[in-house]
Amino acid sequence: MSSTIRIVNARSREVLDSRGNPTLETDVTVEAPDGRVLTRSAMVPSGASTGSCEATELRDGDTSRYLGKGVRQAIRHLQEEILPRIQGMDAANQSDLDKAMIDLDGTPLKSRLGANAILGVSLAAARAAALARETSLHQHIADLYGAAQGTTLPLPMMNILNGGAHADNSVDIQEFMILPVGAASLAEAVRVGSEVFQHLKRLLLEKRLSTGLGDEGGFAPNLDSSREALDLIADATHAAGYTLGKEVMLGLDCAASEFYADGAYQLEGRRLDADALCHWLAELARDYPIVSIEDGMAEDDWQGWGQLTRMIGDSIQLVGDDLFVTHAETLQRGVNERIANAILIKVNQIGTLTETLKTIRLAEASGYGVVISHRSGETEDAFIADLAVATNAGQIKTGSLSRSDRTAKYNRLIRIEEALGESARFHSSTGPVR
Ligand code: 2PG
Ligand code: MG
Repeated sequence: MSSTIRIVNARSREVLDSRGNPTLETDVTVEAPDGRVLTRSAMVPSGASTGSCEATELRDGDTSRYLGKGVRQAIRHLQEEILPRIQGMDAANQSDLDKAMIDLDGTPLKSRLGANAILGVSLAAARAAALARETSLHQHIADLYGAAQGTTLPLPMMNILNGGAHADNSVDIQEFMILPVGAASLAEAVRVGSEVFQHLKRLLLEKRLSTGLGDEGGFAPNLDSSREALDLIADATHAAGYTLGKEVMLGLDCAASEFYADGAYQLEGRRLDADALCHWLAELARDYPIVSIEDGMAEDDWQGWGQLTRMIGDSIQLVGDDLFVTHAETLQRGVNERIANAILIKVNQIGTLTETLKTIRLAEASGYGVVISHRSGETEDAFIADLAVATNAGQIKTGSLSRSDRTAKYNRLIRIEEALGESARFHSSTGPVR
């Protein structure tokens, strides 16, 4: 009897993501060593504020369907090229499988076959292999990663107020997040987050501000400034009965590449150079208990990033998202140049599970914090919850405490925490897990 978990089939279909755009759902069918034939699926997420060096999301561009966003071409690539290449391969040998697809594509950013076509197979194969091995997805990924066991439940960074490219409001900063550092468990952290979220809604209603939601399930009112947003969250935290700065900390994703043009930042009606933005951020972090800032500088502004890291990198987590785009080589450059001190990890920025794990490994070895992340365009697929626990990443960013595309991840984490029982450890701070 062979021990190979043989891939016998793969197929994709167009389904809808959380913004109502099409994306791929991919099934991988395997034959287990005991002869069972098993199928598992994965869905591919999609970003809005994307880094320019992300792996390519292949869209049809045929405006007669889905406003050009169809993914039939990627599906065709799966059927005609990827499937014949991977049929018979071992789904448990993730690195060989992913390498075969990378080589078949042959381009640096997976632009020929489409990273969406490749990623769907990569993730669904991991699920199918886990099932064939009769183990959980997080344990299977932990085995691939080389962690004895993934037991760390990540601190969630909860985006309860949306702006930037994720909302049609007047707020320039993309994400205002709460970090329930006082919680004793993931489940408690979710409760704290939910309570603050509900109090924020009440507060907005009282102030006759909009309670409409942005792409990641956070509120998206029109506000005059970032300080107004932070004050609202501070009040909501207090109203929920928590002490800001003690039980609940704050985090930002500036997504600064989005308001960077011609060497300057257009923020809240002003034109700031990198130096001025550094000081603006440092002041905000002095006036509010902000412990994490993502993409405080634009992806092209490595000088500005260097300055920001020197100014506040010792006391605040500085997360590179558009900056590193989950690429190990780019992260290595950041480590060498002492840029940022944490990385955001998005599976579709790089396009395979193997490369994702490689980047996480490098971050861990370099003493960088690791934040596993969703995309603004998500699905009900909660793969990243398992990924976060499996790699002991310590942090996850998966949106607000509403909308099933976001809560699916929290709910999956709650289940994993329950299943791990006594061995579960909740990482209640930012920065690397030690
Ligand atoms: C980000 C992400 C997720 P998008 O900037 O961190 O919050 O947004 O998926 O639009 O890139
Ligand atoms: Mg970001």
